[in-house]
Amino acid sequence: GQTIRLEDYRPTDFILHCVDMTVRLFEGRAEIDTRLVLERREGVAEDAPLVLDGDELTLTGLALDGAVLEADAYTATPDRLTIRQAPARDRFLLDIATRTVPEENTKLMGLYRSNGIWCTQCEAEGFRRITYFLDRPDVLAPYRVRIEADRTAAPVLLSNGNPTESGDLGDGRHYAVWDDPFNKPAYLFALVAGDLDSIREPFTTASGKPVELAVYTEKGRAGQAGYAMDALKRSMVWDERRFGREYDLDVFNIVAIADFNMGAMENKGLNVFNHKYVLLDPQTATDADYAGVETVIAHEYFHNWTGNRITCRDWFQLCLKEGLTVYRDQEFSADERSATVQRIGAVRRLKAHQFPEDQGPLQHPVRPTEYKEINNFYTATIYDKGAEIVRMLATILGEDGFRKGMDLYFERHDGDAATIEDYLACFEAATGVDLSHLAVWYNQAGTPTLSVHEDYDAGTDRLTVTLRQSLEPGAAGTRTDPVHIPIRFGLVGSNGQDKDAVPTQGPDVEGDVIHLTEAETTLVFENLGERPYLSILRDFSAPVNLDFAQSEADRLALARLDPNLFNRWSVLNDLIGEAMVRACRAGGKETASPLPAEIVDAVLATAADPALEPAFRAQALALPAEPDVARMLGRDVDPQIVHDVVDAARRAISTAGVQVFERLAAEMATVQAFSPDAESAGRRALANAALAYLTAATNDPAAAEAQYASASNMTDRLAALGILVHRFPDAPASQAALDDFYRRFETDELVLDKWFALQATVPRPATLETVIALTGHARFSMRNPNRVRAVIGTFAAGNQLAFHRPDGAGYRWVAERLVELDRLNPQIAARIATTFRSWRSFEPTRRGQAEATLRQLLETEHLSTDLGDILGRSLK
Ligand code: BAL
Ligand code: ZN
Repeated sequence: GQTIRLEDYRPTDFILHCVDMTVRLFEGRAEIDTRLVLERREGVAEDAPLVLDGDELTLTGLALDGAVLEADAYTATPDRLTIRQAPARDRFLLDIATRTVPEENTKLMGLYRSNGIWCTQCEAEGFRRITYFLDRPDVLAPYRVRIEADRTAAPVLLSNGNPTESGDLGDGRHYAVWDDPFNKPAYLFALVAGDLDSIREPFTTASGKPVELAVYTEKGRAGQAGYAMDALKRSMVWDERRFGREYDLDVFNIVAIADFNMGAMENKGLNVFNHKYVLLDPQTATDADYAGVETVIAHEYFHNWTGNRITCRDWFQLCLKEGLTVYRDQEFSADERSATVQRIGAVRRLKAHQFPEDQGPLQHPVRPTEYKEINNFYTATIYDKGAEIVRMLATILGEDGFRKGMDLYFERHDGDAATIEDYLACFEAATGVDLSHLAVWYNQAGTPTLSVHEDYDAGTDRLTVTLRQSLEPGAAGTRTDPVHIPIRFGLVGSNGQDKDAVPTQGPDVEGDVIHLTEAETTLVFENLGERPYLSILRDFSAPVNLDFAQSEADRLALARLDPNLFNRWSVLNDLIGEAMVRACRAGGKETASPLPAEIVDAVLATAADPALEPAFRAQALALPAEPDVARMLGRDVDPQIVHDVVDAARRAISTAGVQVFERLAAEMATVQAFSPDAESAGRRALANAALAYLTAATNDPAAAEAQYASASNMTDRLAALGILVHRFPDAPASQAALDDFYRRFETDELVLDKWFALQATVPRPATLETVIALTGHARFSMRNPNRVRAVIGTFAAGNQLAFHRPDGAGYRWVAERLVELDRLNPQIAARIATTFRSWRSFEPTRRGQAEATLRQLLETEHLSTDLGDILGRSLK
């Protein structure tokens, strides 16, 4: 494939003024008539041709200003339409007719059918699979869309904007017209047609504008859309209050679709969702599913301003909308739930997904400078590290300064396709703060290391803190200049209170934030009265690797005392992780417990502390997972040793904590009717953590079996089933529970995904044989992305022992599936292929097997650009 470069950006030769489409849907085909009003941009040569993007298109008609174009006036290939002589001046009309077969569109990009429902996905470059177009985010226009279809097959006809007209066409067919007055790029186009159920609710914006909200589902599923609707209304209110942003159309529609490449899509006024992020009820969805729906509903809604009203100039600026919108959805969840627990979750995800990406061959800057396939850049780096940069910006400017900058951004750029420079300039203009060192974050790949050294002199009562930042040059070959690292900190006294910590020497410190903008700096604090405990990088105020040889005693004190709860969790979690790494390096064998008794005690004390909220206590009990330990080890990883060490740590805590866990299991047990609120979810999380530890202590599945049988909600049922299937895979009770689960839920595809995923992650090498069998199961399909992710994706990402089998069989099996999948849906194939990205960090046998597999895979004929790009970069 061809490499696209940021430095080559230039505006289009032609300006698009408006789009008028008629889409006629039939069984087996779609006919699309598109009328564009275009105009040559001033200064563009009169003989420059008009070149439109296509992808697997068939042209069935073409006219310019009403006159059919002669065959020698244009060239049409499936992926390009070139019109040699477009008018030199004046606006002109271009009528393009195309024809597609939605039923055969297995890539799920463009217009396709999912369980009979016609739907679209156009980001990033799907619109060109519907019609020839200037398919890039800086080409904005208002759209009018007329949809025609059979009334029985598709009583519901939806597109962007407001509904303006509908009626009968005879012959059992009908039509609807939608008008979207807001300029938008083609990636935000959407169309849905089908036999759908819905729920509806009215909403009134802060300034009194009425909006009709609707959530559409497949027939019979609308009863599961209530929580999504509730989350939508809460999101709308929150964006008004927190950012002063109101909704702008008369209707807001959400549609839940079964076959969807992404989680969801923010099309203007018509969000299309993977049904996983809409449909829920207590019997079929876990607390994590509820939280996921809330987040994704909010995320897509928030895009209406950060992404839609202000979009991206080009795809290199993807983080402008995604990083900012993730930050906004994180803030929403922090306000709706527990801010500390939400932050712990976000940091866990960042370290689990973004850090390995940033520290391996697929690393790239938050704003990349080149790509071969933009679909491969919907990454944890763009989204989550992008959100971290926005969070740092908010930390640097403070709440007021950040809001002023956002207000200016909305005012200045409403209706624009903007850049990161545009964005940052608003904050500089609104606050006068120099953001040049923050801007560097966007351009450099890799995770910086923040080294901390402290020295307390009791004689003079002086604490000297030295801070140093560094960045290893990595695969992306970007620069390694110092960045602006905002470091939240506190000096904690033995009474558990922060001291007034104003340094007598050193860099900028504002309140509790140290601004590190140089490679190295030193701060001196005096008159402290005692040696304080240094609580550093509170709330993970910057996405760095923290290198701080803080004594175990100090960290255990902070785990008890730190007024910053996030850091109480992080010091403990780091202590556990470091102990596990030491045990792995020692070969994983010689110690019965990799965790010193003091650490075990600290974990149990936190878990038992009634002053702390249950969700936080559950987080303290959630040990670093095997991939986390593998990442911390960094090289020569043997997943079997990692597994044994993590298992031994779990057993050490379980044995020491039997009494604590028995008490927690009883105290936290579900008593009232199910409520999905965060407090109740926290109690369930703590109860289920206690059950897992108790089961490990007794090595007896009976308690899990009992909970499985009596569970009144999916959270408790799945937790029990997970313990049975993962810890006692060969017990008859486990197989019986799995069979029961299947029978109970076999009509619910989303629950079946859980059934498949649970079996694909049984931690032992023989699970490879299980997943081979699962892909032969009657309910397995290569065409449903959720099912593919549940089996193949979960196996590769979440099964350290089976995917990374030393005989290489796990790698080879996944590679074979990728070849099959690549022919149907390259985007999903490429995404799953990223599970190979850390292959160089394994011990030589596995490393050799993985490399051989990747090299052979790269030799496959007719690989997609998507998969070829991931494989090529992984081997670089
Ligand atoms: N724009 C793609 C889906 C999302 O990030 O919302
Ligand atoms: Zn997004």
